[in-house]
Amino acid sequence: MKVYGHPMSTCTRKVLTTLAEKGHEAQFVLVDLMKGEHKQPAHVARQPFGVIPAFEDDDGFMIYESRAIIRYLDRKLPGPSLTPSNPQAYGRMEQSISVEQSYFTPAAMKVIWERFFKPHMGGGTADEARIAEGLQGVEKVFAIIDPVLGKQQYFAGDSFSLAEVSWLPYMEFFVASGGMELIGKYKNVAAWWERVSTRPSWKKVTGR
Ligand SMILES: N[C@@H](CCC(=O)N[C@@H](CS)C(=O)NCC(=O)O)C(=O)O
Repeated sequence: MKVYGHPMSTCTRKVLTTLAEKGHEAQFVLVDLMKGEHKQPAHVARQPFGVIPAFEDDDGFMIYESRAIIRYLDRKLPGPSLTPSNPQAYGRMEQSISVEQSYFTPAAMKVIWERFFKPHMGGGTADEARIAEGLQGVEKVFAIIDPVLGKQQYFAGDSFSLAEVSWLPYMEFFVASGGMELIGKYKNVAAWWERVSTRPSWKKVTGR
């Protein structure tokens, strides 16, 4: 198995976390974003939209889109299932993945871009209005998920699932962008973050 990606990439990290949770190793093939390798023909042949990650199975099966890859790996690999079999828990997992993709990540990325990537890439001064807009969007999401996480340990119920795998990479960068202040206002979100970010799989992926 081969993962084509970058260790700092959120989408690549979802795939690596899934592999780690399943207790499986894959060959990591670096696609250097800084050198524009993701736009080169060799990578576009694997991921026609010219982004990372892409995944190649042992039998040559190729798949791209991080959320599709993690579902594929969870279904295919032995090891603990990251998808609940109970229909309602399954529904909650999918709902939480959709909330991440539709509401949390777009808002969090405004903050992450302005506070984390812009300075790292020499992109000039932070746009405070954009940061405020992002924080407002994130706070709306936290206010909605906090009571849910007060009643259960994980998004889908009692077990860590692909929903957490999907949230972890964006939460990590949000924290690195000063997000702890806001997270701290929502005690169930804070407790959940402590629970999930200290898992061995996530420590492995982030190199902590
Ligand atoms: N929907 C895609 C998004 C992939 C994506 O945007 N990857 C980022 C890195 S996390 C990337 O390659 N960015 C470089 C670019 O957009 O040129 C997925 O989930 O795999």
